[in-house]
Amino acid sequence: MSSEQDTARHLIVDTDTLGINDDALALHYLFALARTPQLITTVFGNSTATASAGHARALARHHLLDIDVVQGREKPLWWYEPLRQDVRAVIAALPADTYVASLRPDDAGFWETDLQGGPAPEALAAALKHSRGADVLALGPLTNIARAVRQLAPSILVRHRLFISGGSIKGGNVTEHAEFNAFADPEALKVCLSAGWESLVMVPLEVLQAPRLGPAAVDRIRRTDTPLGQALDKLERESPRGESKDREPIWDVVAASVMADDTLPSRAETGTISVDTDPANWGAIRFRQGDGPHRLVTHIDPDAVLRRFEAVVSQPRSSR
Ligand SMILES: [Ca+2]
Repeated sequence: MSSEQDTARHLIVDTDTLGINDDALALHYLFALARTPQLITTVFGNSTATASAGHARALARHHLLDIDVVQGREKPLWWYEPLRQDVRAVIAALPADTYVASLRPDDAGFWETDLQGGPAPEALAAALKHSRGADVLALGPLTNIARAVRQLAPSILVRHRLFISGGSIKGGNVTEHAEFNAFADPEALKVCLSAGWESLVMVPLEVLQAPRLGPAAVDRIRRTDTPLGQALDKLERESPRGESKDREPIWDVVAASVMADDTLPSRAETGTISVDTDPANWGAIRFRQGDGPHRLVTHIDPDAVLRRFEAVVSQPRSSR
C-alpha cells in the first residue's frame, strides 16, 4: 500500500481458511498490516464454509479485531445433474494422493446432500453496493463471489477490483492442467472473469508456489510475541513438521501481497483469461495476451514476499 487512495479502499476477503493453512497466514499478514477486511466470507474448499467461518472468527479474535464473518456456500455453481456425476467421476479417477479436500469422491456429506450453506453472496453483494471502491481478495473457490456478481449491476461492479489466488497456466495441482480453486468451481470462475470489474488480477499457481516458508523463518516467527508467533509455536509443539516440506507453500499469502503491497517487485501481462468447463478439461485456464480486461501476474520476487511477510507478521502488537 503506497497511496492514501489504496488505504481508503474497502477490503473483502473470501476464504476457505482452516487452522493455520495458507489462507490463515494471509489473514495474519493482512491483519498485521492493518489492512483489515470490512467483511470476511467463507466458502467450501479446504473444508466446509461452516468450519472456515469458525476458524476465521477465532483468528480475528486472536488479533483483537471485530470483523464481520459471514458463512457462505457449501456447494459449487455446477451442482446439477448430470454434470455433478461427471465431475465426481473425473475426481474418482485421479491418483489417490491428489489433494481434493472437500471434493473427495467418497465424502457423502459433500456429494449426497444439497445443503447450500450461508448468506455470504448476499452479504458480499450488499457490501459492494455500499462501498465506493473495494478490493475483493478471492482465496478459495469463487462460488460466493460469482453469486454476488449475479446480483449486481455493471455500474456497481466497475467500482471494485477482484484479485484471484489460483488458476494455473503452466500445470495444475489437481489435474495436469487445473489448480484447486479453479477446479473446485470453474463455472463460478467463468462468471467472475466475464464481469466488468474495475480490474481483475489473477495470481496463478506457478507464481503462488514460488516462495517457501522454510523452517528457519518459522522458528524466527514463532519466537515473536505476536498472534502468528503464538499460533506457529503451538502448531510446531503439537505436531512438529520434522523434515516435511508440506507446510512450506504460502500460496494465498502471495496473492494477498500482490493486492496489498504495490511496491512488491512483480510483472504482469494484460489480456484475456478464460476457464474450461468441459469435464474433460475441468478448470484449465487459458490466457491470450493483448487487449483484454484481465491482468495475469507472471512473476514476483519470492524472497521479497518472504522478507516482507516475516517483517509484517513479526511486529509486536504494541508497535503497530
Ligand atoms: Ca485458499
